[in-house]
Amino acid sequence: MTGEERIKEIEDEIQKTSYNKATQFHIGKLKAKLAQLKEEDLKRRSSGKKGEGFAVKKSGDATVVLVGFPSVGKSTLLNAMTDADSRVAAYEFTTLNVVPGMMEYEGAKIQILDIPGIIAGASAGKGRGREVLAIVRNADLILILLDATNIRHLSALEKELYSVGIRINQSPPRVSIQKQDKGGVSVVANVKLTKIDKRTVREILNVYGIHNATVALHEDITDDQMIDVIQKNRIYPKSLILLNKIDMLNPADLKKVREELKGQAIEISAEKRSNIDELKKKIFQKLDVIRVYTKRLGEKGHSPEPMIMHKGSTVRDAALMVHKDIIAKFKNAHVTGKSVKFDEQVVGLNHVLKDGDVLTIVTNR
Ligand SMILES: Nc1nc2c(ncn2[C@@H]2O[C@H](COP(=O)(O)OP(=O)(O)OP(=O)(O)O)[C@@H](O)[C@H]2O)c(=O)[nH]1
Ligand SMILES: [Mg+2]
Repeated sequence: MTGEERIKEIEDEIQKTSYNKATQFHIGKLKAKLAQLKEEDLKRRSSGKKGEGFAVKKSGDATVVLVGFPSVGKSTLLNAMTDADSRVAAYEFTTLNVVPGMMEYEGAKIQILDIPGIIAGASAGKGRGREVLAIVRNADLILILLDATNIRHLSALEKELYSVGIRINQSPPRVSIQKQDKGGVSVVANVKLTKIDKRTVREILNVYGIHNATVALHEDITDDQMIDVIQKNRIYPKSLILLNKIDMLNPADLKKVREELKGQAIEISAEKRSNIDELKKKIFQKLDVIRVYTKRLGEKGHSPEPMIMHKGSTVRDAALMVHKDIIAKFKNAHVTGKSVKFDEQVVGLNHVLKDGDVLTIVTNR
């Protein structure tokens, strides 16, 4: 039996088995086997295909990617937000490559990538689907672009992303697995488990050859999430849903669409350039970055360009961005801004910086 036949067989069995208390461990086991087979299948397909991926250089402080079906307006939006000039046309698959553009916002340089449209079956390799999805995996933020006249695309898109391990609107399951030499698998949960039972956890681990371990569940998760924990190559990126072409809807239709998407989408018209400033702001906020300015000791003004850092970054992180050797000579730092009580406050390497802080690093010479 080929890998594909085996996958089909297990999928059929899962379909046929009704889910209840008595079968849930069995279904969990089947799903784990399926996940494993799919992973192997994927490796087989991608081996010998090296060098075919898109060549894109990450640049700027963060990378954002535009994901959507063909003709939803990805290229139009890229052109509206950045200095890029990506080809726009009324037919599908206008964009065949990855086109980067740079968006400047509040001192941050945010790279936006326009990519070919994703279609149902992309994750299985349709179009250049797998290569496109590889680009998506590497971004800091995913913008899911929908055509307001066809929002059914959303679930199809989510499905393609899901099949390549991209988990939208989820956070990593709070589960830890400590492998051991002996003693079997013990499962401890500090919450009530309603979606999974301990036997299912053990069965899933068994499929992956884990026979001795302590599994700690800090939240109630599904069997699929348990498999995600073990599969490891799952990612949980930030995302925003954008509703484009709202200029094409009358108020009544817009209201309906809004309700269907539970008001979670950002409404724009890329062509009419409406709500683009609001979108830029939301992108910046979602990236959760802070701006830190540097200043030389004794000088008045600070650097015109900020360093863009993750929220929660410390003086140590900032020093490393300035120069990797600076830590060895570090004496202290002076900070002015929201993270301190008074101007030029003296702090150490572990001090957590805030947006807009001005930082001076003092070194021993
Ligand atoms: N009415 C309206 N039309 C739009 C809007 N944005 C884009 N379009 C039109 O939609 C068509 C497709 O736009 P593109 O930007 O090429 O779409 P795309 O998503 O890049 O398409 P592919 O590269 O083929 O995947 C073009 O005819 C655009 O003029 C919008 O906000 N409103
Ligand atoms: Mg395009």
